[in-house]
Amino acid sequence: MTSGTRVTFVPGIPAIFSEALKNICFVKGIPLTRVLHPPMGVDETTGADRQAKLYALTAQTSLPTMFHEQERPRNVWIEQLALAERIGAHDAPMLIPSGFEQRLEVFGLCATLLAEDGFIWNMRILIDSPLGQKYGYSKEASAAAPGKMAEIIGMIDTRLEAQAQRGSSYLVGDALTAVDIYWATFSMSVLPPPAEIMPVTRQNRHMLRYFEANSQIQDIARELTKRIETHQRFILTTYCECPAVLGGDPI
Ligand SMILES: N[C@@H](CCC(=O)N[C@@H](CS)C(=O)NCC(=O)O)C(=O)O
Repeated sequence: MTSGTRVTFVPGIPAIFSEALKNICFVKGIPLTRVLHPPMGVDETTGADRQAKLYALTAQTSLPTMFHEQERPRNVWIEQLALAERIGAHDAPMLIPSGFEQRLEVFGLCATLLAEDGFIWNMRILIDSPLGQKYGYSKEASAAAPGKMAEIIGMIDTRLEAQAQRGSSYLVGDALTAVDIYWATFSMSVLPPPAEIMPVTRQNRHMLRYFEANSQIQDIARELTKRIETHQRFILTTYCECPAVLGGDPI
């Protein structure tokens, strides 16, 4: 566990940030060693904090953490993406456009999905849970979350429509970028794909049911167009590991 690229995962679970990083690394042709991400809470027998070692190594506890060779650990998506872009195979697609005009669009869109108060942040506070609490769950914040998520889905859909008119199937420009991978992966949390793409495991059954329930929330359901579905399926089946390899216990 001291060489190559190591990323922390929870077996059997498509934890959405890990799943996205896995897909980014897949596109970039980066072989990964999967490392078990220690769960929140305390060890039942010893009472020790299960994430103490992760915290000691990285000064944080979020999933996924990425290690590469002897470099410092990367815990934040924008650094993980930059690392993947640097260490990817020479013939792999570039996920960050070289032109700064397009880079502005890619990182702007990524921030609406991955940053604070973005799509996933709001998805996490839809329900009151230990993870939701960590991200500032309150009745008011939770009530506002579907509207914010819907606004983001609507913005993506409008962009896909405009891109289609220009003859592009991608979110920015005429080729795949990081935001296609992030969005296709994250959209699974409101539009779960069939088992041929996202297999059901003993560990993810409840999560997939939660994702299905998200797709029924009125504000969100209204924005889920055929275009959103077509883009998701196109990106996941063309560029990502498909079916997703999750570990855990398949059903
Ligand atoms: N640090 C990551 C965020 C990843 C993240 O939010 N992971 C969640 C699960 S989806 C998590 O592990 N939260 C628990 C924690 O932060 O300890 C980033 O900004 O890229």
